[in-house]
Amino acid sequence: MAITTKITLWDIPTTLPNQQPASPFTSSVRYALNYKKLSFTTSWTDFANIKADALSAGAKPTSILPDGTPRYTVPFIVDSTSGTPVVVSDSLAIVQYLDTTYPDPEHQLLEPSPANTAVHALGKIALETCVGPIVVPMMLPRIMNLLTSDENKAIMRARLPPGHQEVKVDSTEGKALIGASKEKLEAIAKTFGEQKWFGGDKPVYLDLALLGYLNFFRHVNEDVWNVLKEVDGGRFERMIEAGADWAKL
Ligand SMILES: N[C@@H](CCC(=O)N[C@@H](CS)C(=O)NCC(=O)O)C(=O)O
Repeated sequence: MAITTKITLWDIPTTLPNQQPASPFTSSVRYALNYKKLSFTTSWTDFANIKADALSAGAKPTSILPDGTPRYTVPFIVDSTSGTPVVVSDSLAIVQYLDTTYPDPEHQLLEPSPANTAVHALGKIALETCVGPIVVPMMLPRIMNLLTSDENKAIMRARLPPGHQEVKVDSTEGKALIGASKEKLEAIAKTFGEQKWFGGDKPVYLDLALLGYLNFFRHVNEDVWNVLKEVDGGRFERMIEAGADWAKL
């Protein structure tokens, strides 16, 4: 049964059809909210305004920038359901909060044990390690084109090495990079065996974290997606289809 809440999810807008988000992290939280049938609204913030919006909402930074200053990121949520707003940042922490605050045995995404939380945190790092090397060379140049203002594009451009050009999937460098990610994802896919999800018949947090990345590849760089969707006989394409109902805004 759907649960009415006053949750606001902060995300970055893109020029993709239907305002599909590009961030793998905001996507994973959106999957979680919809899977858990929690109503929510989306607030859009620009790359240039994340810090100001996070500070004004009271969201904590999620890491430290190389210059030692705090890094503010989306997603963060503000939950005013109980009257006093609760603000949570970082996708895994948000899903933990949703599980604890809106317990539903049929739709739990994280078993409430320290060991299980650690496994999911490690799994999240493993996913980032598998796909991380293709993000800057193959994904960021395309994300830049999906951002909604010149100011945002300038911020993104400043993060790329000077004169950086997108590494194409069919170039020598591109084949090596995507080949390495594909190999690692093949190894991850094998851990599923006959299961549909990491969680078995039902998804758990890591499934939604993986769906967030798959969504990111699918929406941002079709050439990358065309390679990765072939992993393990099309497993990831089937995953996207299985999670389609939970991707809605
Ligand atoms: N550990 C964070 C990472 C979130 C993250 O990196 N978000 C990116 C968007 S994909 C962001 O907000 N970047 C803003 C910036 O780097 O200025 C999480 O899991 O939520």
